[in-house]
Amino acid sequence: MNLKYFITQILFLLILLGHVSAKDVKFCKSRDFFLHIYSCSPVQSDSTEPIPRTYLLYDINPSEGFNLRRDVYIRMAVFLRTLQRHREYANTKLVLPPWSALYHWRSPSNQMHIPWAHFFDLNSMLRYADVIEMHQFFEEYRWITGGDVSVVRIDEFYRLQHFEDMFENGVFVDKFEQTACQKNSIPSVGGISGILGYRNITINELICMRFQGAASILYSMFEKFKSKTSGKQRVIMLYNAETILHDHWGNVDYWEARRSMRFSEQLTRIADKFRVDFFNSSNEWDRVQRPAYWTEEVPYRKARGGDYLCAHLRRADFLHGRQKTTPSLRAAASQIKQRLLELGLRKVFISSDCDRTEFHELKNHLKRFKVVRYTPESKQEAERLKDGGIAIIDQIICSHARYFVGTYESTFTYRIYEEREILGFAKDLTFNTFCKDEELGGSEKNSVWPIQYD
Ligand SMILES: Nc1nc2c(ncn2[C@@H]2O[C@H](COP(=O)(O)OP(=O)(O)OP(=O)(O)O)[C@@H](O)[C@H]2O)c(=O)[nH]1
Ligand SMILES: [Mg+2]
Repeated sequence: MNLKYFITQILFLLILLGHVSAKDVKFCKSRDFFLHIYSCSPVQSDSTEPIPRTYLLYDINPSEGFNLRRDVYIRMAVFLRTLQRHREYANTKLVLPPWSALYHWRSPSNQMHIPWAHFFDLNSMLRYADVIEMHQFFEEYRWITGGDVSVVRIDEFYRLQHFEDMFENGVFVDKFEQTACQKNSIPSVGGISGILGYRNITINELICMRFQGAASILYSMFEKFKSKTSGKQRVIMLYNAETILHDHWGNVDYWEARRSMRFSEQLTRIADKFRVDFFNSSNEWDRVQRPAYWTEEVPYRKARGGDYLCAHLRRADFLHGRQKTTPSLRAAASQIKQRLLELGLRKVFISSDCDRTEFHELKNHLKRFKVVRYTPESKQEAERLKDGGIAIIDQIICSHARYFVGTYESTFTYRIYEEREILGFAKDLTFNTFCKDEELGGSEKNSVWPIQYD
């Protein structure tokens, strides 16, 4: 056991036992090694009362995809920092809901309760917000309750739903209102009933709430419906958290939280190897901005990218649900070819949820060019990476291409736009959208949301 770990555990215990008062709690702006213990908030307090720990859990409607879930995380992380400014919430941690059985994940590998660290660099995320994985929450809960996690109690469980009429006299106002709960209010996860797919979690108070508006109004909701049962710690859960909107979408806070979501080292390493092997692409050659920590990033627009174009071509459900905007493979190939010729490039990386037959058809339309996609080396590797990991490898490779073109209104595409904004590409090399027809231009385009710094 190393010394840092040992000290962390001792201090952690002291806090849990209530021996560390609010006065002793260090409030800091920048994140440090004691991150797991100290609440980093601008609040200053002279009170000697201990600040109870609050755990904030959340989950999202099962039908929502991976990339919208990433956006909901940003709403929650930005909100957490606002919440921590209130003294009684200064000790709050956001519990990351494990990833389970998403609708698009069709491979047979076990995809229940995947921790965030599989996809993301947790240390990087901790530099923005006090987050913990679900298994860490269980561990901490065990300490608090004296070694028992046979039942984990949620003091207040808020099940959010939209208002039937979102406008009052034609105006959208932020509001919430308690409503009667329907039976079976909590859907199962991956066929397993129970909150987040865990059978050992129970609810003390189920509160069904019509909710509309930005995350910041949650504070008043938490205060209004505060349960009397919470003691040394308080466990709150928000269900259907996708109902909650950003306070300010695309502002500096949004981008800080977004920048903190660096991908895990294992996925980055695989994507980087693929870039070198197929495109001779490396961060140095591509001139992308990649300091050791996201906190060191600065406004930058000079990334060159590897000598390849990346196309994100959304298929599957988009072929049915979004026929009007999703191109045929021939139309997509024609647009890719046009851009390759303009840019003087010969190589294309395809990121797609298309099947093998579709990929071969696309290749046939682009015979004069080198067309590649990422596939795991073996079945075991695919099982280890899981569908979400493979999708992220695709996103990383796309993020480093000289030029990117994505699918209209796909959040998968939006996340690649953002990654390229962080890496420092000129906007016209990133914010491009496939048209339904053969020619680029003329049709509807995705919005341009450039990165914001202080
Ligand atoms: N490997 C891989 N998977 C993809 C690709 N495009 C889509 N997928 C899969 O399909 C899912 C897409 O769902 P979302 O993340 O909701 O994004 P979206 O459906 O494009 O956008 P919405 O319309 O907002 O739902 C991803 O999470 C992947 O599992 C791709 O290029 N590569
Ligand atoms: Mg989707």
